[in-house]
Amino acid sequence: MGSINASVDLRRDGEIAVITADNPPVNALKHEVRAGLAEGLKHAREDTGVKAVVIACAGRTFFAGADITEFGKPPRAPSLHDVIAAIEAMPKPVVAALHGTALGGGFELALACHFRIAVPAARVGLPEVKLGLLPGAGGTQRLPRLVGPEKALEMIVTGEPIGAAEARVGGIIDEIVEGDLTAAAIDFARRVVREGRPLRLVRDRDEKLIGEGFADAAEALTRRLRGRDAPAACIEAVRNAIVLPFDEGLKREAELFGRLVGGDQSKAQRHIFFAEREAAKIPDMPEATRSRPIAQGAVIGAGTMGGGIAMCFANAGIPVTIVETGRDLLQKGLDRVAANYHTSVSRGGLDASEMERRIGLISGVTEFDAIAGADVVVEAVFEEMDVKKRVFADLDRIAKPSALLATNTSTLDVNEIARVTARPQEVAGLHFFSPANVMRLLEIVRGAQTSFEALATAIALGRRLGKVPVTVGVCYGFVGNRMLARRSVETERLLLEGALPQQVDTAVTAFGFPMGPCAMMDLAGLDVGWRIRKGRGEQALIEDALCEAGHYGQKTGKGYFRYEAGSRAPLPDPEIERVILETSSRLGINRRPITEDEIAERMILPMINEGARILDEGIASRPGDIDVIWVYGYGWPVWRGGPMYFADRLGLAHIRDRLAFYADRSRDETLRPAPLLRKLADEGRGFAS
Ligand code: T1G
Repeated sequence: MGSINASVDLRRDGEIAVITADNPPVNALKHEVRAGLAEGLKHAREDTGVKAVVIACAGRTFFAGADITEFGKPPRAPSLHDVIAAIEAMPKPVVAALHGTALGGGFELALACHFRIAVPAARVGLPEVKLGLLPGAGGTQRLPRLVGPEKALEMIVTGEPIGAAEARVGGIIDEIVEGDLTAAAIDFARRVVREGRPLRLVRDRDEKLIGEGFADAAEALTRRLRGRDAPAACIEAVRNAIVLPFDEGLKREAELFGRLVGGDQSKAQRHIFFAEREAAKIPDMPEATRSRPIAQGAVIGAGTMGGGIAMCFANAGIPVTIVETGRDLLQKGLDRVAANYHTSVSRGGLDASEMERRIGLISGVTEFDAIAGADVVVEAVFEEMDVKKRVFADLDRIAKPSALLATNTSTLDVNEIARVTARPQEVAGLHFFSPANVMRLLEIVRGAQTSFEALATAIALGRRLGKVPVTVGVCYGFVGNRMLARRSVETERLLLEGALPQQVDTAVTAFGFPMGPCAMMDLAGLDVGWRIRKGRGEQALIEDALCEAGHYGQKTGKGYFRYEAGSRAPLPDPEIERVILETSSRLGINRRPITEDEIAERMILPMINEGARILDEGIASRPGDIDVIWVYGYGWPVWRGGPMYFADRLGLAHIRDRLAFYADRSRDETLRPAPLLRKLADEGRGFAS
């Protein structure tokens, strides 16, 4: 018995048949792998010398799921269901040997085996909901039978994997093994045969299928998943496991899967899955470029952003030093970090010993020289050019030659900052989003002289910090804030023309954003933008009027909305409405009723138009990069795929015409369709083409 095909090998170890798949990088269950597995199982079944079967994977992980690139293509037999049926029909013990991330269809395949063993670092999960799907190979029927409906529901609706230890306690994993996994699996299989252990399939275990508490759990899990189809389908499928016979539940699961996989939401989420991975690749970066190792980090500034960035390093296990000008400010910053960690512990999101370990990785100094050994320094001081230039001049003097020097500026010219150093090739922007320890997006700003090595180091660091790195060029506001500025202009205009903050925010949250622009500005603080506008000699009449009245948003209890003490719920306020109406009448504007559709259109289309300019200028390399930025940094609903993906679905010709209409009506030339958008629309193409 030799290799079955290029992806699957079958060998004998005495009376144990070992089927090993090898489809790098993540052993996705593509057609060839499925065919090889089916063939291997057939051989093992028919060979009377075989007493048990081990299924294992080579490389860095057990099967990480179905091959997502095959979705939407004509199905090819054998299906994953066929392979799973072959496992369940096997009259000999089948042992799954898990390492890395056994996810989706890979975990479902393991759930069909009689036994599962794993190495301590293994993780198992059903993340299909993150692709706008549900587990489609029996996971919604088998997992509840092993861990109970509530735990299964939590794993399936969140899509979050669990570790081997928790899976062992939960009854998913039969044994955790150290050392050579396949050898341990063979040994385990031998013991099963020797002890004549009963072969009980998961599908036949109903004892844990108790429905009590299911409804509450379902409600609690979906509270924040408004607008998405997949979570509701997940709940329906798991509920079926409680109320229907196994095969009926399986049939319904397949129907739900079929509906979702062909749906717009899953297509959009699969787009984001691949766009996120593409975004980490720099088109013109030479293959041979290597990132530098990062063993020690440093952050300049112990403010809210500085503290959050330091937490990212500590959370990733990288020692980090915070530099602040004075002891008091430093201690205040360190106390804020500790308080954040305590909040996570009190919410059960972190255990106390892990908190201590992370806090232990963060130190504070007031002397620059103390960070001379850092491999990366992130400057997070006040958003003022002179202040930043002084910091970089100091860094240039003390930092080691190979250090990556990064600025966390959200608006300023990275090239101008780099020019105060003798090593602009080592300077880049690392634009974290607030709160830095929570938000996953990291805009990496590539300066005119930033080297490929510095870029590769920044991207690798971003992934290590658990961020989604996207590389952008230098311009005012980079990609995200530059597009957001278009929305802010339209928000102001809509409020002047007839809308109220609650109407604007309702239209935007109905589109799928977690928060509307007015509530978001209240959260960020209206005074931040006010100070920047004053510095640039710009105006936002309504927002300026609110700030002049001392209304800075949540921090003053009033902004576009009123906030009760201790509450973040935005409440309409007659005084704010009066300020808005007065501003309109002062400008001689006759206010008119504005529909939700018009509001939504004017919130979205000008941003897409700016996205087209950004692509045309090469500030973003791909439309997918812009989509990833908006999904991970600005709350764009993932099931709408991001602004550029959404634009292609809506049709660029339609967008061109709507923008032209608004440009004519408002006489604002910035609303005029951007050249790239107009060209693609005229040619009947999309941004993706
Ligand atoms: N199919 C196809 N390609 C995949 C893939 C998959 N399932 N998973 C990863 N890749 C590619 C990815 O695009 C990248 O390609 C490379 O592998 C490395 O990935 C019936 C329906 C496993 C945790 O959702 O979460 O099973 O960019 O950069 O950071 O119920 O990949 O190099 O060309 O992400 O080490 C369910 C998806 C599928 C897991 C590894 N499974 N993958 O992370 O590497 S649906 C998933 C991941 C399903 C069944 C249903 C991660 C990872 P390239 P990477 P990583």
